[in-house]
Amino acid sequence: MMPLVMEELYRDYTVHRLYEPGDQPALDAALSSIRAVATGGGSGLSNGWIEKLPSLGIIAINGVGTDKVDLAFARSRNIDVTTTPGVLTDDVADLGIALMLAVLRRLGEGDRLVREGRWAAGEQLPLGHSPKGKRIGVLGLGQIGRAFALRAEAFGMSVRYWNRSRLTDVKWVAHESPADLARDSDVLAVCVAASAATQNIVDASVLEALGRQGIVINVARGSVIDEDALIAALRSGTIAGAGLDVFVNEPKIRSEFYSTPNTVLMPHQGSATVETRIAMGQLVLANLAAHFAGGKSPNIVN
Ligand code: 8YV
Repeated sequence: MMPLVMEELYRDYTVHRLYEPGDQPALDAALSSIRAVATGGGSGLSNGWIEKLPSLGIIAINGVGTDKVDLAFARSRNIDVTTTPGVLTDDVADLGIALMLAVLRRLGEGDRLVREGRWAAGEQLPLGHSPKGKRIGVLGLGQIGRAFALRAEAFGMSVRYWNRSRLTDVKWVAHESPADLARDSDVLAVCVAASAATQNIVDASVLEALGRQGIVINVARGSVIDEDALIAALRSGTIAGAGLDVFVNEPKIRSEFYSTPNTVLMPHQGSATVETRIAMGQLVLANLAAHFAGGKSPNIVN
């Protein structure tokens, strides 16, 4: 979290940091009196940890992903789980578009070609592809999916989507299944929330349906794509490329990704701007403050 946010935490609470080595004895001694946990969307809090904290009343997630917290288990122990909705939508969608353009226009390859002196030595970057006129399939039309779709339209792309539940308030074409969506898309933008139901929802059959010219963008969670299938599809040319901000085992991602062709990789940066991280931190602080004031936090999700 931003130093500005941490300062407020330290001002208003007794804070222990899980990953601060020197703080471990104090943390261990405080376990039974810890009443709140602030954590990242990608880190969450395991049930094992929840069981170690008998006084816990709130898990304030600094993010929107709830896949790393067992919401029902937390509720069964009367623990509120809160997130930071709304404030990160635009930045995550922006990063998705940046990844899409980076793959289409070969930004990573071009940067390496220039830096390594290969351009000066006469090597040419192969031509890229224009987004204009291409079809974008948005998998998961929540807030981030919608923001992605609106941006893609501004690049002259036509939008279609798949969503778990039927939506009546959008003009875009809906598809019955992720494979149907992929078959009708040039770029598959994965924005779906991670859950048991969406694990590996992008599998080998979806990648096959996307096809040899197709590109996958993932700003959701690594778990929603079958990484074995994705690595195989990138290597064999079953799809043309991928732009990935999220992976199954972050930060120790599958080493095969280091050498997959036509792939742009980011270290989970969707919401990582100064502006958005301040706004997220303020929501974490507001959720904690409301809880400790004895009221209901504004962004409870369980
Ligand atoms: C953050 C996220 O990277 O919102 C989420 O679920 O994964 C991201 O916004 C993370 O939560 C930062 O702590």
